[in-house]
Amino acid sequence: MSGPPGGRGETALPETLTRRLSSAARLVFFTGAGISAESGVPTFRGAGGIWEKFRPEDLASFEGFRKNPGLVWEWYRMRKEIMSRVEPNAGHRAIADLERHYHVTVITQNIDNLHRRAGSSVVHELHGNIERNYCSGCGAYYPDDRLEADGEGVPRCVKCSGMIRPDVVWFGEFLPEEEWNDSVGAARWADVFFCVGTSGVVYPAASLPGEAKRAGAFLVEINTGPTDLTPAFDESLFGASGDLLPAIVAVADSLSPRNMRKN
Ligand code: BV8
Ligand code: ZN
Repeated sequence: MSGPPGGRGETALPETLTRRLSSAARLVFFTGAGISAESGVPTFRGAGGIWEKFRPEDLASFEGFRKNPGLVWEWYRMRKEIMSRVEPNAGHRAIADLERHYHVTVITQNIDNLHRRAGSSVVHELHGNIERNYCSGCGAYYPDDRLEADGEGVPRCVKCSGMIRPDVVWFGEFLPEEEWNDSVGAARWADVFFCVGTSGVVYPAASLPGEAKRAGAFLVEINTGPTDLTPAFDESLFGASGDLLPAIVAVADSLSPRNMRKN
């Protein structure tokens, strides 16, 4: 475990990681709410986190939605508004830049669409995407600009008048099968598996680092502090992902001037 010296620009990487980056071909970035914190998207746990004010079961669950759809929509409208005005930060952009030198796969728990907006080509969204909505009755898809709320502030389907919901995975719900299978495949395929800005408490997503480790990947944690998963990592870099990820790009640029075609 090592923390880099200084702030922006002087971040040195551990020799072990530099050596791995010089021989790696395939990188996987498994990300959580922490990578979007510097864009202004609140995290879930820790100081000022969203869950501090609410219990996850009350808001991010179908049970909670069925009981109080108006409250759940109030929460998601607030988050949609935040996510509609934030930008990808240096961390998101650094992961996209690494496609210059490596095959890069992003597996994200985040629903904010910031990796795709930063230019990453391969993004698996394990927990859905807040920019999409669908009818809980008939499954019809609804973009944000076609949501007509009823008296309780709950958008209704024009086809079957069912309650429309955000296209996100709630607690107790299965993850999208294809995204999950592709993510497990990518974890097993990784030369270096980075875990960035996640507390590692939500399953089955949090089982992916172990999957990668068992398949022989070099495991790197990037977080502002230690987490439940820290003991399992080969290296832990403690600091802001917006500082550390650009430092990894700088090392990769110095190691391999070769430029890979963007696939
Ligand atoms: C399922 C979408 C099968 C909605 C989310 C007991 C044991 C084990 C598992 C369970 C259990 N009881 C229940 C379960 C299963 C449950 C679960 O894991 N619960 C946990 C809480 C115990 N999981 C499920 O229900 C999943 N489905 O299991 O299906 C099934 C099906 C039917 C019946 C039974 C089983 C579905 C889980 C999906 C939930 N949906 N989000 C929405 O977003 O509104 S989860 C939510 O948490 C987000 O996706 C979020 O990303 C995710 C994880 O949180 P993190 O991303 O890690 O964010 P967090 O704030 O926690 O941490 C941020 C980190 O960043 C911190 O470490 C911080 O230090 C760091 N950081 C901050 N700033 C920075 C930084 N790092 C670097 N730089 C910075 N600048
Ligand atoms: Zn419908």
